[in-house]
Amino acid sequence: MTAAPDFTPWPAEVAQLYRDLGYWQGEPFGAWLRGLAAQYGRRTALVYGEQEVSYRDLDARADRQAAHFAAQGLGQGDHVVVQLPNTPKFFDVLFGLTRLGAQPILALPAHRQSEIGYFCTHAEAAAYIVADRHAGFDYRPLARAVQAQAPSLRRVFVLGEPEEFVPLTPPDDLAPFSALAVSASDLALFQLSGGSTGTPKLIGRTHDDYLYSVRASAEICGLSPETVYLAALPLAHNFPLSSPGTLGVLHAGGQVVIAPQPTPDVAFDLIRRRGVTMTALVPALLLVWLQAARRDRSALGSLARVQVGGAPLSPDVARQVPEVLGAEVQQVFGMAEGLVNYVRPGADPDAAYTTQGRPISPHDEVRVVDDQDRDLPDGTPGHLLTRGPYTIRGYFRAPDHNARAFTPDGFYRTGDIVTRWPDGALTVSGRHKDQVNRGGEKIAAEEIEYALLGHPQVQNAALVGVPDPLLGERSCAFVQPDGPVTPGLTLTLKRHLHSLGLAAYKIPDRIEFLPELPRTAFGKIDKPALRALAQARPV
Ligand code: J2J
Repeated sequence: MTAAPDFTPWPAEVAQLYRDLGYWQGEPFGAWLRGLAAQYGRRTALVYGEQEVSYRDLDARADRQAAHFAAQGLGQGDHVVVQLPNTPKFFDVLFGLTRLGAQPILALPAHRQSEIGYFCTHAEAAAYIVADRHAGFDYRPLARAVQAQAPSLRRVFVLGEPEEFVPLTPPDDLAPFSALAVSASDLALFQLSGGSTGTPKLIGRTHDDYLYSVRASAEICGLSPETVYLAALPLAHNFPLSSPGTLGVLHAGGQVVIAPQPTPDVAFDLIRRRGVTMTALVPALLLVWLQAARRDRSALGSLARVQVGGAPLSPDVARQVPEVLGAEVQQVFGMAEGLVNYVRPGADPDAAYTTQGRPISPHDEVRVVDDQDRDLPDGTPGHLLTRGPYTIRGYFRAPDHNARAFTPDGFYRTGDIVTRWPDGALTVSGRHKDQVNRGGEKIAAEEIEYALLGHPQVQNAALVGVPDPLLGERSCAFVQPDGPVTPGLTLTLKRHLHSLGLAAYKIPDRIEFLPELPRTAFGKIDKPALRALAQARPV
């Protein structure tokens, strides 16, 4: 068997250009954090409840965590699935692993056996890191199931009560950590793709490219040591991690306030107590915040900017932000594969509400093309293709998919339909990829369709998104049953999906039965027709 490539490099001359331009600085995460500790020393880096972690402490904690991992046999090039809730330990682990040259795979707390088992087996992960319990879920039985499935897993680390596993917290009697040479052009971490295929895809990001996007984002967003950022979304997600996110705030010497929950009852209090100046939300969460702030916004006095991204934001909702939250709204259109666009601070209100900004880098190449990959003029919606100094050239071990998801000359096919304006700003106007964006959580239609097809009472299945006032979209599965629709079949199918260990957000909100699924003239399932049908049918 020829191994599928872990990483698709940029062409050598392009990589050299990015270095010459100073985008790629040859500094891995470990050295970067060491530099921040030297620069910002005793200033507070992280806040969690009453706990405060200084820059110097953060660096020392990363060393201890790295020493602990090394003592447990982890090292350079090991893949480690990390699934932690919002706690400062997330950063110990991220910086501890990257300092060793081990590569975290940043899973979300909502993932379950289907996703975690796949990440562990596909990446031949050496370790899996979880909390004992979070949000009513015990991760240890999940770890046991994953361990039985993935022979590569040598260790499971548990934050909290470890039972038979290894405590995540380093023991007191550790030998000091001796630094390793980690190359900045190697992979630092893996993000996860929202995807549109049957299996989730892993996105390998190098130290060089990721930190470039972080530094440039911090600069564009004007972050400074005065920035106090509320990390409300899951820490592992690319948006709150890097756009500019917690890493951008650390780069600027600011403070990251970690919210255990993003809901107004928790978040507003943190904003008031800690003088939060900035946060990042998905549109669905913004709606909840707006509702709460209409009742009482007295806690939000310090909040100057709210970034919104991850899913379409209606201009009408965007317009309400300054009045209701008393803060500027900044739209962010990004993707874990790379390209991130920001509406620049201080942009004229019209652009701020109706566009999703322009790319970070002068060397982000953006093409808007028709179905035949022919370039379209500004003002005409089309498929967004992109390549640049922090956009991947290929997914991890996915050669067949890569052949479709990238052009031969290395442009990533984002699957988004956008309009580019003469000033370079983009407006996202639709989606070509077969995905449901449920409040910012992405569901690959094919993954759920395959899962449904695995049930004996399903002959055919199609998943579509249905507009929803709160989440933007909800998911609706159309099922052509194999035989009659027996009572309780909806529940049976939902149970079937749960039993496969899919994350709860992927379970269809609705299941509808049809004697036959409509097809296009080419014989493909007619998803536009199904979307129309879902909207026409009362729930
Ligand atoms: C419409 N659709 C959007 C937006 C993302 C910053 C911000 C977001 C993400 C993210 C990210 C959108 N309006 N403002 O990684 O660094 C949809 C698009 C896109 C997909 C990417 C970041 N912002 N989207 O959401 O990898 O369809 O990254 O291709 O989760 O979300 O999803 P994801």
